[in-house]
Amino acid sequence: MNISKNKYILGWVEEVAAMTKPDKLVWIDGSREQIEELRALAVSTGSMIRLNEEKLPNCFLHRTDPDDVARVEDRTFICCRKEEDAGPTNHWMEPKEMYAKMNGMLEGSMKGRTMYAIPYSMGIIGSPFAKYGIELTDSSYVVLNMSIMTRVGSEVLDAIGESADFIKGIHTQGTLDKDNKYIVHFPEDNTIISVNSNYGGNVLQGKKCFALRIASNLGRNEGWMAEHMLILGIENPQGEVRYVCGAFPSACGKTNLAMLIPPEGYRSKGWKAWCVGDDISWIRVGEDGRLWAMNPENGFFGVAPGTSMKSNPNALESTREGTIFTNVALDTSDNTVWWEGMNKTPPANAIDWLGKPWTPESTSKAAHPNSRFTAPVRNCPCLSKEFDSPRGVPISAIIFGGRRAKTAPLVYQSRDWNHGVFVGSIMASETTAAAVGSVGVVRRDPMAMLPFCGYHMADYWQHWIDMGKKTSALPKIFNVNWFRTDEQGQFIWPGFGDNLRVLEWILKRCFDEAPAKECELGYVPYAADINIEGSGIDEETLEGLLEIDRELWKKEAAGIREYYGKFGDKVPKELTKSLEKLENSLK
Ligand code: GTP
Ligand code: SPV
Ligand code: MN
Repeated sequence: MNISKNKYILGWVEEVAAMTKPDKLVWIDGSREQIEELRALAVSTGSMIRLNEEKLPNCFLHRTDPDDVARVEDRTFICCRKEEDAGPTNHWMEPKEMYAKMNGMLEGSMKGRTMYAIPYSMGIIGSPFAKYGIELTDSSYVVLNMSIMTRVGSEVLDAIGESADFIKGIHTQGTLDKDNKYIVHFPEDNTIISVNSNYGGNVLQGKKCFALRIASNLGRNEGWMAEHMLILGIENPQGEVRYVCGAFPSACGKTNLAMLIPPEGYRSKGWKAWCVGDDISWIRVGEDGRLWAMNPENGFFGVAPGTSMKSNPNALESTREGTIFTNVALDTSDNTVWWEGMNKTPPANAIDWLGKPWTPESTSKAAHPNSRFTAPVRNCPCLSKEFDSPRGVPISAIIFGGRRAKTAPLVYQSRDWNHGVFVGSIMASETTAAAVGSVGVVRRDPMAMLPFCGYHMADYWQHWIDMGKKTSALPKIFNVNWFRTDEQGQFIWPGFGDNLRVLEWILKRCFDEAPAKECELGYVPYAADINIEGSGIDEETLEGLLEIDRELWKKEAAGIREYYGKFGDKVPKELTKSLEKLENSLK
């Protein structure tokens, strides 16, 4: 039964139904009963397995097609009228041509299936900062995930009212043809179409498609920012909470940092950490001139492997109820889940992510390296009480970072906002399993937005520069690297909760409470100003982590110059000036 009277919504849904020809249409109203029904249906069709009701109540396991396990960046398109508006880092196709292609693929694609209409909100329903979307999908798995990741249901339709202002999304699993997947964005008419996939960032359209690729366009036009950033509150022993945003590429530590537990020496003094968001921030200039960040999501779509009671107990705790696990292993002894790095005792008998029997003797991985959990934020023990604040939280620092085995020091600070934009623009990181393609290859990933910026990357840098002109109460910008390795290839820095040691210095810098040493890259800490007590790291090792290898940086600067060349004269002059300054300092 239709639950909307909005003529724009109804007209469009009718049009899509006429094209895709589903057997029936079901509106997602957000009720518990409907979710229960859909879970039962997904279990009856084999799409999901119900897990141990006592240990993991209302939790389910889903296995995807083996060729549908991560985002497909090669098959992701930005379709605006002018190719140059998509820029050299995005795949582009002329909108009319792409619509024709998509219409061809959508024609009759839902025959014999149900089309679900999911009204969803990014941000708190009814708040001035919320944005709404409707995803039409033939996947109950998508419905159940979207119901965790976003706020869904009839309240969203009420909030949209009679307006035509909503993001249109269409998704069909199609044939799952691995060579013919399309993740397509039409930023000029706020439309998203995903075909032939049923995986995470490809099809849970509220996340990367809307909250980053489409929203980056909205933000540029409306004067705000949509960023691939976690939001974390650090409470000091005086009870003051200061907030940071962090942009790290996929599978480079956002969820972990967002849920960090302070090391014992900090906890006993009263330090606490509060999670506001783990993946996406929408950032606006507040009435007080500061930048305020809010998390438009309502759940965590986190990397499973490596998540343990030791590395991230808050994440694990978040998955104990109402969670969907995708491509992890099933422990057949008690119908629970397992993945590499959860503990040192793999199940004696398991079913791996491919659905095949697995034992600790098996040479293959039990869980896919990009296996994930979809967990409600409400489960998170360290969820910030500001999570429900529509405008979000005021940001003291923005932190960029990535996986760099050698080049980047543990932490450095940029000289000012524009130099900080430069620091973000030159980010590079080793690739991970979060996207299909090779893993461990260093690639440039400006602001961790390479796969998510919905327009020309150099215009996006200009937008950052312009945001810096709107206010003088700007956050300070830093770069971190938790991933420097020694000769044996082992991580040197302990990471995880110990990252608070670096955050403490960062926050002190934001409030003029710590000195710093000027260097080629900006400012680095004096080793004595980072608290390593109880970290297992000695001062000499720390000195090493803070060192800047000039020979490596000469190569790096040459690489940056070459990279900027891709964008021609569109690169903002503020950034080329910073590059010149870096090059000169290395002469
Ligand atoms: P996306 O959800 O893909 O955007 O990833 P993310 O940035 O949230 O990364 P996440 O926190 O899930 O971490 C990915 C992997 O990095 C996991 O295997 C973690 O165990 C590992 N990791 C996270 N933080 C650290 C750290 O400080 N040090 C080390 N060595 N590994 C880390
Ligand atoms: C990422 O790859 O950055 C993710 C996972 O957060 S996905 O939703 O698949 O994009
Ligand atoms: Mn992410």
